[in-house]
Amino acid sequence: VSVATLGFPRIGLRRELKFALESYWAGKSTLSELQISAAGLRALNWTRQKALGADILPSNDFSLYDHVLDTSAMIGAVPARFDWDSDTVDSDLYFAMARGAQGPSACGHSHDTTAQEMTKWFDTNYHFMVPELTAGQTFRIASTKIFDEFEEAKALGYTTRPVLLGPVSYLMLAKGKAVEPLALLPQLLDTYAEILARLAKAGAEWVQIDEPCLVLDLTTEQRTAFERAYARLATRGPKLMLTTYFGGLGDNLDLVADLPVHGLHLDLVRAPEQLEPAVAKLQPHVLLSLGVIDGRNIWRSNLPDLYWRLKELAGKRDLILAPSCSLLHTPVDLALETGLDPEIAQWLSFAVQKIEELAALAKALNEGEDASFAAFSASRIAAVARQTSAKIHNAEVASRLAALDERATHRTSSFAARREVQQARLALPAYPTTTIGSFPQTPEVRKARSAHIKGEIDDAAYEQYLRVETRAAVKWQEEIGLDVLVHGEFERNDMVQYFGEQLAGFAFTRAGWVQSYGSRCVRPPILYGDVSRPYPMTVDWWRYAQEQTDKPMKGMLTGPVTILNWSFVRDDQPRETSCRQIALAIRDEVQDLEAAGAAIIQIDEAALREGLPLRRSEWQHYLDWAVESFRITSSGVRDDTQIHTHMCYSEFNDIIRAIGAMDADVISIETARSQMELLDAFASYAYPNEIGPGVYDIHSPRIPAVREMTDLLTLAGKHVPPQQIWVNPDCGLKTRKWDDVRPALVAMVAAAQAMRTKVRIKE
Ligand code: THG
Ligand code: ZN
Repeated sequence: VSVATLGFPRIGLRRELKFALESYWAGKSTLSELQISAAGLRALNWTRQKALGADILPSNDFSLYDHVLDTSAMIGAVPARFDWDSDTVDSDLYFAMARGAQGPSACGHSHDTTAQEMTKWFDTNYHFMVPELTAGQTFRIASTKIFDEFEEAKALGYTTRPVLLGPVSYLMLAKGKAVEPLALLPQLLDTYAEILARLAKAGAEWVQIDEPCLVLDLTTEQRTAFERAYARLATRGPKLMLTTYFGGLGDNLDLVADLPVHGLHLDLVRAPEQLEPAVAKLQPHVLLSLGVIDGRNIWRSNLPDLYWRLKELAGKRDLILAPSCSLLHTPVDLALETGLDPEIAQWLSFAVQKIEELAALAKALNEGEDASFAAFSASRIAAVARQTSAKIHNAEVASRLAALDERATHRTSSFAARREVQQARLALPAYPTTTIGSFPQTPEVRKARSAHIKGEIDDAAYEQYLRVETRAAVKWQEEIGLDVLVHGEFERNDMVQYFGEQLAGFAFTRAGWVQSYGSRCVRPPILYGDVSRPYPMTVDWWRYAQEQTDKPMKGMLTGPVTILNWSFVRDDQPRETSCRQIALAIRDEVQDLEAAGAAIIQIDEAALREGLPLRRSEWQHYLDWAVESFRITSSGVRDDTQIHTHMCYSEFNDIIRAIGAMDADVISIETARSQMELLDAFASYAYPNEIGPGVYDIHSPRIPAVREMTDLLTLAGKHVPPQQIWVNPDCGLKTRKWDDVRPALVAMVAAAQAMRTKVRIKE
């Protein structure tokens, strides 16, 4: 039995890569300085993993931005707008593909090249750069990164197992222009075969080839692609460890069992039930890699339990033990968490600890249980302690959940009836204007927050600073004529972290960073126990902001599904139970805001869609409890309290019924980039409530013209009745600068006014 890791966090113990990248992008350090930092991180990661007991080390798991982008660079898949006319993808081009490029470039003419699109990596909170392929696409080796990193490790004394994103998953994740990406498989296989041959020549005995798409529902065409790909790639070159994760093979097991690969990795955390049928189906010579430690969560394993599950099989076949997936999705090292409650800390395991767990387990399987006596005892004690801890269970929460009935998940009256009393109370014009909630988190705001955290300024001074910012933002919104105002959220860090910090049942790390995209990281809260809300979380700031104006001030909350999806969640109860608990806590907050006088309360569900299970057959169940959780939060208010929600994406067609079932009075959505296409979904389903289709794209610093926005609003009016339309940007403004925000919102208000003079509907 040996130990492998499928990938290690790249960002560094203290986010060294983030700082090296941002310094390089800001022109404060050179490319070679960046490369030296990156090489240092790789060397440290290999040394560390080896020292912790990993036998098989990955290479090419590191990336300066994203491993899917690395793959595009490797095979020379560069979109035409980047005017690429060289043999290799250099770092300027690489970062331009990641982040876009502006202004005149070295070649003389002026460029304003948009980055490739970014989207979620399966059901994680990691984003990858979507490959863009066109008809007539050709591939060739255009980056030597995978070879260089193999050599780099070899020079340090490590013969690694390079990680390669498989060709079929690559194509399935790509977007094709005038081409079905899978049609490009034959060309792509030529290049992959060349890469594998070159790795073999360099001395790679094995290659880890990741095909996470094997855990999805597959079409016949996609299955055929897998058969073709591996018939071609597995017969020559290095041995292939076909690596699957984020779910079980399910109905794809027969397909996989027939692929001529030398090894197969299974995710036994998400799909423990697949081990038995896989062992029965696989050829005896296929090396099994078992993902037994959770690569997606932070809980410490029960090693004695795992030992007994694996002992018999380990006596029969050669096994590799591994995390379920790359450790990219976990924080690096629990040892940095000096501020955690020690009782909770002993239940946890980050990337470093997970490798130690694997090493102890492998040692016991190789040498007998006693060989890992100390590690096993500690592991068992922690597991029992967690199960029986008084910190986890709260009888009051359990009884509130049990008492939930129909009334708790339904507003008192129909939307039509609510609308009437809300209009009477709010007296808004046609095409009412608002924003999504956050205003720029300027360097000054961040500086004040970090000074407060470090104790350099006291609570009173920090509070005072936030008041000044908030008041100024409110006054400015009033001046430019917005109809529904927001307080700006200057007091908040990450929207999920902000609520998690105030809810009972959540713990927080100091350094538990996980890469979200490029240099950006998040610190997911750890949901360890029953959730409750000890005291109001947002009421004071809402009240302060409302006192500055006679216009309606929105109460701003994050919804339960989003808090759940962006946290590390309990593995000792179903996700839906945790979600309902969070929903009850947010419901309490909604009711307190209402009691304080808020006429409009927004409950954002930015991450509802990304929580969709990877298999279609599981969608409905998820949507049912996700929608129910939202309704728990929003249904305790009077008819004349208007509930808003916001969603950060534009694919609604397949979940439009669930969106309708949420029964929010107003939903704001991202549409600017898709030119209102998605309103089709809302129109064909006859979405009954009000909609704020984002009229400009906040992800770009470009200031939208009034005409563009009136065009979009006119277009929107063809899909949904104009009296249902709100006017707002397509997302929060916290990542923008005030210099972009000011003219954009002034123009947006002008666009709404222009629309009103054309149509008078609400008077
Ligand atoms: N919060 C959480 N998850 C998210 C988002 C979020 N996932 C999806 C999307 N939004 C990801 N977007 C971002 C955008 C910015 C940052 C992280 C994820 C970011 N992070 C700071 C950084 O890396 O410097 C650190 C943030 C902090 O100081 O707390 O800028 O909004 N949970
Ligand atoms: Zn958004």
